[in-house]
Amino acid sequence: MKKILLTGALGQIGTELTEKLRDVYGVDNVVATDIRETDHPVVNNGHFELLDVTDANAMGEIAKKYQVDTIIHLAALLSATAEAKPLLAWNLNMGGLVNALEVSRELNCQFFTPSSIGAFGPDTPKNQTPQDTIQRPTTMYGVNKVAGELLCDYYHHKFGVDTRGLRFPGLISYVAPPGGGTTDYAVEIYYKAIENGAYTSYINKGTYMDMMYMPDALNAIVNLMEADPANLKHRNSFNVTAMSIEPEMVAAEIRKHIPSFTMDYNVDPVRQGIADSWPDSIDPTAATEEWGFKAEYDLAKMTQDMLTKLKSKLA
Ligand code: AKB
Repeated sequence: MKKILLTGALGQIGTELTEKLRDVYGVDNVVATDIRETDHPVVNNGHFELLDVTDANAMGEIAKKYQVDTIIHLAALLSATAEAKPLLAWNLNMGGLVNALEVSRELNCQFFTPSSIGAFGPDTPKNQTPQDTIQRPTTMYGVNKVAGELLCDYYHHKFGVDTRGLRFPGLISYVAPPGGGTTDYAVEIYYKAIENGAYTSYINKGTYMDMMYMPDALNAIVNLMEADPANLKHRNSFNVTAMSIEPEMVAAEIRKHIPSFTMDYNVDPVRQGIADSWPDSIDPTAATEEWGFKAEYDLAKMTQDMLTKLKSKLA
């Protein structure tokens, strides 16, 4: 039985992952942590501790107190915020990661942290980006993600820590909104479609990026963590994706449910520049072959579910 410590548990992934892990492994076997405390089921319905991930001692103390054997490290700044505050991003993203890896080494914990399509850059092959390819990102977030992938590999080779990771595309969810990402438009568009019947996109038409619906992302984390290590050739930072889409495709899918929906554009040069430096589509073959990755939701199925769930949430 796993006993799991999560950092960043009140973020976009953590909010839903905490609940899923409590379901799968039992409420008592999940310790959620975050730098803030709110009136939320993540805080109220199980173990919760305040934690600033840049405080290595505090992280170690919580891990020892609950005798955890797994650390899922999610606390990080996303791409657009990291670009606005590069030094903060370096200190938080890299400082938090190395602290979580050190605690994992010391306590012999299994370890997971997400990488991203942001780990690729303008020199990377743009279509069906291979698992192993050129990684020269031009954003601070990308620099953090490449350094993080290498650091996780290092902790595995050097210290034998059972590190695992996924290169996530944009994650779409109706539960907790993302914050400060480049792919956030693909979440906002659903909220605005229901609230206003209209959306102004900061990402230009024709800009393809990979995306995935949150239930597929959560399953991917659990399945990778449960995978037989003997089958893992890559271990850290597997490419995973469910769809390669651009804003007009999302709008057209929404119009099948809300025919009057309209969209216009007010392109944000910073986030557009980040998106332009990322792949149009990535190839998840290594994840499929090594641990059976499969996404259940395509754009049509995700849109149907998002609109249904959001309508009742916003009602
Ligand atoms: C972001 O847009 O920064 C994230 C990501 C793709 O890593 N959603």
